Amino acid sequence: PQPIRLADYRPFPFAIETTRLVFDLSPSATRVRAELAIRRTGDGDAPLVLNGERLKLLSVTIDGQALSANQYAVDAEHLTVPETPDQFVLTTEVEIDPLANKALTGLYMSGGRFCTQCEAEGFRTITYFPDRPDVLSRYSVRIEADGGLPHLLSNGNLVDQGSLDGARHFAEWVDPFPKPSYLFALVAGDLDVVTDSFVTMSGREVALKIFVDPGQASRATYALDSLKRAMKWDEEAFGREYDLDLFMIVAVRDFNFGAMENKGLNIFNSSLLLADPETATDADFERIEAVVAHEYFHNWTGNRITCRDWFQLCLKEGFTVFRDQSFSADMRGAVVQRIKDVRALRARQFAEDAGPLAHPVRPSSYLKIDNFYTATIYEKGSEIIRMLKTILGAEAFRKGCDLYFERHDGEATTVEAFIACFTETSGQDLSDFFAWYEQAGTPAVTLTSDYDAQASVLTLNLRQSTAPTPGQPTKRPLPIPVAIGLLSQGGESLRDTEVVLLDKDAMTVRWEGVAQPPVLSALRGFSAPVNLTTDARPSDRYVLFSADPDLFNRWEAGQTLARDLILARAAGAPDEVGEERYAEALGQALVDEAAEPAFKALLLSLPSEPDLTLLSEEPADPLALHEARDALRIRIAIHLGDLLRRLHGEMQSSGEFSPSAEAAGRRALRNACADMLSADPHDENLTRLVGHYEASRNMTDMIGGLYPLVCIGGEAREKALSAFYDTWAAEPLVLDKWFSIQSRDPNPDVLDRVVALTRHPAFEPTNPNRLRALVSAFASFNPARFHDPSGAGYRFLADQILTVDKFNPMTAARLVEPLGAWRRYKSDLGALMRQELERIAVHPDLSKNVLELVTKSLT
Ligand code: B3K
Ligand code: ZN
Repeated sequence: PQPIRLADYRPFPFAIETTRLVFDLSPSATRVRAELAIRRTGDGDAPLVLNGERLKLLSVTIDGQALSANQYAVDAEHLTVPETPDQFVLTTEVEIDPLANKALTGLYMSGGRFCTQCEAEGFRTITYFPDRPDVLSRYSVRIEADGGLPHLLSNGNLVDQGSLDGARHFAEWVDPFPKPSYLFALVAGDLDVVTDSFVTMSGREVALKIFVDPGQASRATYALDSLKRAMKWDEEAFGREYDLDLFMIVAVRDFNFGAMENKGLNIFNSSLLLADPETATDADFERIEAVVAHEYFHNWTGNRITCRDWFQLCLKEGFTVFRDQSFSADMRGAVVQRIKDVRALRARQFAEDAGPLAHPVRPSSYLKIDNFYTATIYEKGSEIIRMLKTILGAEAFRKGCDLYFERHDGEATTVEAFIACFTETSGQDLSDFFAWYEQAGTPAVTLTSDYDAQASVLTLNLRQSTAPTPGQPTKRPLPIPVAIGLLSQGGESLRDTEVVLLDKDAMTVRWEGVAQPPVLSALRGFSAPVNLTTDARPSDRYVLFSADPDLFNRWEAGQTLARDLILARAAGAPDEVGEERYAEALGQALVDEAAEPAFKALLLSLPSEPDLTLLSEEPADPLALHEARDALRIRIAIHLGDLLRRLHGEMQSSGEFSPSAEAAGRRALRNACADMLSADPHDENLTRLVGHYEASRNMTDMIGGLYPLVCIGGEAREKALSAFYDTWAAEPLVLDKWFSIQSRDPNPDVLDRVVALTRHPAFEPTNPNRLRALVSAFASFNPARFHDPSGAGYRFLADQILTVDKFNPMTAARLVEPLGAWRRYKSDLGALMRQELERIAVHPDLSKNVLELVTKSLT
């Protein structure tokens, strides 16, 4: 297959002024009539080439005249009309089979209802159309269906509805805003609806509706509340007002990813919408709030201003992630949010950058755009916007945003056009900054310092370099904002944060008037997405760990100390004295009255095993890392046993459940204590943990008790797991947790258990949530067992990829990544991983999605 290249972009030579769609819904034979009012806009006599896949073409007419077979051509991916008038109406009629569609893209069925997912290229499986984001059209949609599907929804405003013969009925929708096809949506089904309203800053009333499975309405209230807060926040933080009179969200169980921002009709994976205290954890509440906001924010960053082509994906995704992270920081506290965002960035994006799938935030070629909905486009894309704000300052940043919204409203545009707005409003030359979009890889920054006591001068030596990534053997220096502050050896603040812009390979900065030998606090707030190495001694890190006023760096110092101890032990050189000192300092941090429980919970969580793999010297040995990490956990659990038990008791709440950040923070700390105590499972601790689990009255506490018992293993594990299953067998979202917790079981027998779970009657590989709960969770979050020396873990994953690829290529492709990192592991493991990739690669009928990732992983 031929890759698509950014350099080949050409505008579509026709405008589709209006799009009229008529759906006659039926599970296995839905008919779609499309009437496109088309005007030639390009010069010459270009043929009309429309995308269309898996469609049964029934008829095609131009201005009411049926075309004869020699006037058009159809192949597996296109409908071509070589000669057309300059202005005309093209009408096609096709038949499709939503019931058989297990790829979950285009029009498909989930739990007896019809729903759509069009981004990026699903619309072409619904009808013939120029399925590309730069073709904007005004849509009107008529849906006809059986009375058993009472709600018939599409984008925009409902303008008519009524009944038809034979117990059927219809609805007519008109969306006044021109949009690309990827934002089209349709839902038809039996749903419960929760209704509310929001008055915008200009005083318009917007009706809000969330549609869910019958009986689930009470679980939609948190999403609704999040939506209203997001709408208000976007008015205040970005001056953005909602534009239609109606905003709808629908929850579906079978969905390839999180959620989708279709104009006026967002469609959500039910796991990111439905929540109540009994069935959802605090992490679920937090994600729901963030994703509801994210999809809503897309209305401006994505929908009103969309992407010219899919290479510009970060234009909407990076910016929108930045917006949702800023929203969450305002809702839940900036420090805790930043730590969580950075943790996710490192775990997912830094790993991507370090492997065969590394690509720039704006890539220049792809085979399947579905494969580019990556942590790099999303999370690193957001980091770029964050740096832009740091470099320009909040005020100039906001001015640039305002100009962007004003200038490009209604357009499909590019990253260049976006950056140009900031250049213009700030007067700063951002041409070097643009390299952040074009260059892949995580820059390595080193910072060393010399202190001249006599002259009171501190000299900072900064360097950067970026390792080669596929297709980019040499790298340019990037402008990296490095926020630095100084502390005294006693932990007093000596100098406030200053941002040094490192924009060359190396530079030196002189700070005068530094009256005593300082401790450097660098990259405060994680001011740039880089790997920082300094010449700090452990004693400096302990100063930061106990006293840095930048709480991000306080947390970071603890993580670095723990990481170095774990890596040393994994390398066969344990530092027992250092481990004791670390446990002691951690204990001090945990009794700090001034620190929030949520922050303490983060201090208590050690670097994860996947993170350690990435940070360890190659080749990595996942089992050694697991054992070294466990050894540190045991030491902490013993050294701080009394304190952990005390906190575990103090953080227990007896009152009514609140999803607030404050209450969630207390639960997080209590659960972090439970997790740590499970490393030392003597009778007292075991009794405490069983008590925790059995007395839990909300899902956060229940999971917080269950996972430690699973880790301890034996009878306590079996009893807890079976009780959990019995209670929740009828709740799919909770059952996902039951699968996922078992796949993260660190005990050596886990692979057999995971394989056995694929035969459990509740395991449904066609449901992406369930599949990921078992398979991805095992491959990504249980490295010690996934990397079993026999290669059985790899074989299991490869088998799953091949099975799922037959019906859902997009989801199958998302499972490839854990195998792709084979170069980072010990050679015997790496060879076995590679072998499985090769087995997949030669499989006949592989999808383009899986083929692209497997091929890239092997080269
Ligand atoms: N824009 C969608 C993602 C679509 C993924 C298509 N493979 C959700 C989001 O980022 O908001
Ligand atoms: Zn998005």
